[in-house]
Amino acid sequence: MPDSTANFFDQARVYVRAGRGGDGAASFRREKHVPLGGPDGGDGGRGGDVLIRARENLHALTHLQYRHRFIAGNGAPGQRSLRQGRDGKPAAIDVPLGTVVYDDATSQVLHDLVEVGQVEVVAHGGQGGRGNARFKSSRFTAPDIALRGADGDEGHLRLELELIADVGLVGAPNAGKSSLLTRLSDARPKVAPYPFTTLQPVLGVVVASDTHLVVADLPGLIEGASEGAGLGAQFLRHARRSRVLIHVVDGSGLERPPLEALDAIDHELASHGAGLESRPQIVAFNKIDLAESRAGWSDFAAECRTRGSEPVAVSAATGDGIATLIQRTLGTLAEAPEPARPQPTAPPVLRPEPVHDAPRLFRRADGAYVIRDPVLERLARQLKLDTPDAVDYFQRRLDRSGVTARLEKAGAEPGDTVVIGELEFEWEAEGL
Ligand SMILES: Nc1nc2c(ncn2[C@@H]2O[C@H](COP(=O)(O)OP(=O)(O)OP(=O)(O)O)[C@@H](O)[C@H]2O)c(=O)[nH]1
Ligand SMILES: [Mg+2]
Repeated sequence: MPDSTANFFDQARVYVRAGRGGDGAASFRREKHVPLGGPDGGDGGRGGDVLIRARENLHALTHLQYRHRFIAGNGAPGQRSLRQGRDGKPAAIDVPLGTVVYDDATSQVLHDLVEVGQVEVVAHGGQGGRGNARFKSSRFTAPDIALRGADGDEGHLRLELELIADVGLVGAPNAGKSSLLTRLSDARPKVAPYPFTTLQPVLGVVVASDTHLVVADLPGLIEGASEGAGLGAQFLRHARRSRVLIHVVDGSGLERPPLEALDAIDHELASHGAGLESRPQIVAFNKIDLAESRAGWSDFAAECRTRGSEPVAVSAATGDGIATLIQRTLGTLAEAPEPARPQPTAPPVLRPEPVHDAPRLFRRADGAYVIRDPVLERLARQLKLDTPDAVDYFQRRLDRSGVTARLEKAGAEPGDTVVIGELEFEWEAEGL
């Protein structure tokens, strides 16, 4: 577990860039007596992916404060004799279990890593460009046509750790949450007679009868926490995966009447916005070893019962009531549903490309004809239009997709500008 004095980072922003595909080759077999043999240019290699991997031995995102760029290798160009270029080397981001991956630009969930060894692709490498051997046809017997490799996905990811625990300890500062975790488990969080002793979540393993539970001790919550007061709100994220909450209340009332404290914290849970208010909750009325607590217990318990819940009186100091608390926790856990997990969008990719059914055509303010079509835009980006064959091939693709006919119908005349993605060219009635 992280040391409670070290900096604990449970959020990180990283830049990822997958590799570019290698360019396809345009080459021709050299044969005796044949000046120009058949096309034998190989395809470029695929760009490397950027992967994210869940690691059991990691417990925070601290390492990503120092390294926050993950760039995969580019694919190598294709070569003569139909040799394909080597694929680019992948890059991998290691994260702890419980990490949620967001597209930083859209805030959409891409992945939720909760399985040991789970690996997901966060940025896909670009496809290798096709070599000229692939363009051979009856029309192009010796095609001088090759495609550049495609760019890999690129963007920023936001990573947020949501600790995986069965039970979350919530409550006001000084209520005795850390003392309780110390009593319940072998964890040794810092305990002190002042508020905000716990500055980061601490996990403890509770061994009970024939099972064991993971319990998360969270920093104390105060009123206004959900609006950013105190420390607690940002850590409530770590209670989201807990199936049961133990709400610890300082029964002594020395700092605040226990019922008031209970209601204030419940209000903050509800304001958090992840359904924490409806999570099964056990109220632990702590410090029952103190005379003040014993004096207030029956009124407190009576009020809880009228609200339909049965609190447990405990003392983290003496161990009173702890066995009962553990039994209640096990019983509640047995019936508690699995909390909703972050749901990845489909497909889980950075900045998904817009999908158009048919090519769209419109006119720009300056009169240029703009063609919107992912397939043609990709072709325009990748095709090296520096040979007559390539220009001819592109023209045929425009004809086949129906774009030529639509341009003519729309009134395009020779000399007009046509735009496809980053490519701009002058329209000619017969070809480019
Ligand atoms: N008498 C008595 N004192 C307790 C008991 N439980 C905790 N305390 C004391 O209450 C104070 C706060 O305890 P912590 O366990 O640090 O409280 P916490 O809820 O973790 O506080 P934060 O981390 O600040 O939110 C310490 O001085 C503890 O010794 C108890 O059962 N009886
Ligand atoms: Mg504490």
